[in-house]
Amino acid sequence: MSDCSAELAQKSLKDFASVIENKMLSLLPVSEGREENVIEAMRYALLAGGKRLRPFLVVQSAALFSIDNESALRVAAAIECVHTYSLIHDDLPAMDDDNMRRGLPTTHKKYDDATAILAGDALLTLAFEILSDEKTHSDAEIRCDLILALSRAIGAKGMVGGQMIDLKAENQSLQQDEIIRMQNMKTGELIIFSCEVGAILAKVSDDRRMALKKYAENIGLAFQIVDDLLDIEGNSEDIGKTAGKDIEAGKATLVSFKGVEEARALADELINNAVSHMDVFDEKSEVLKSLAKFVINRAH
Ligand code: GRG
Repeated sequence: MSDCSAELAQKSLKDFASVIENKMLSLLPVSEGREENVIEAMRYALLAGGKRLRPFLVVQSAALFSIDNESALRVAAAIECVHTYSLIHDDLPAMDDDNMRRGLPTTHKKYDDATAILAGDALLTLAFEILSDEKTHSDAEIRCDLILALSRAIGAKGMVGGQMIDLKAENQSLQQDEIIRMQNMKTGELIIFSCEVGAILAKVSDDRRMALKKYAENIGLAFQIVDDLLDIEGNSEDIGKTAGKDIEAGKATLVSFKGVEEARALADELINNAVSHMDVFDEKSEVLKSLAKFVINRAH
């Protein structure tokens, strides 16, 4: 596959951004009353840009099974709410302590720490409200399956657990398998869930669901390697956040463990694996294959 296909995915992602932003706006509570500050902060964080990779994966995985667009978009919006909550909390002084995200002041800098914590909490809660609503799917079993899979992906054995390991890992020497486990929990699990959504909505639990999980596992790890490479090689303006923070904090990453060249080669291999897992879907998976290429070519 040529780099041209990565450009196609990039364009599709760009076109998709306004679609998912409108959907998220429509799902936000009305900003009024004495609580309006927290709703404003939710809106600020949600609309501050971002690649919208996870919601795009949801919609593309749903398209493989010809799922109703409204169902897919609602789940996509819920996942972007969860992702945005994780970024707001990650940027707080008690965690990664960053002033800049997506090229803008982080939510706690724009508002204050307490408002940012509450905006993150409310976005996480909103995600579950969206998933449990009948408008997302008329079949309660499917709604429960979505909620169960998301809960497992982002809890103590998923994203939150990965963040805990990451926070403890500064200036500790993690082994390669421990780094991979930490990154899979912190970043990979939500990406895996995003890709699985199509199969959950279609109620299939066969080789096609497994293929989506394998695709996602591979792009998730490659995505993280590229993120670590950008931290070293990118500049703050391009990546929209402070560059060089991981090195400064002495964080163990696959790049610090393997070196730049070997890490880049591993990311290439992971992307090739991801693409081959999509063969089971024939030409229907063309966009997901292109997206895998975009993950490795991205500059932010
Ligand atoms: C606070 C519970 C909790 C978890 C935080 C997601 C996360 C866990 C931390 C973010 C820190 C980080 C830089 C992780 C590396 C990979 C990653 C998730 C990058 C950000 O995702 P993108 O690039 O962001 O998709 P955009 O801005 O495009 O949405």
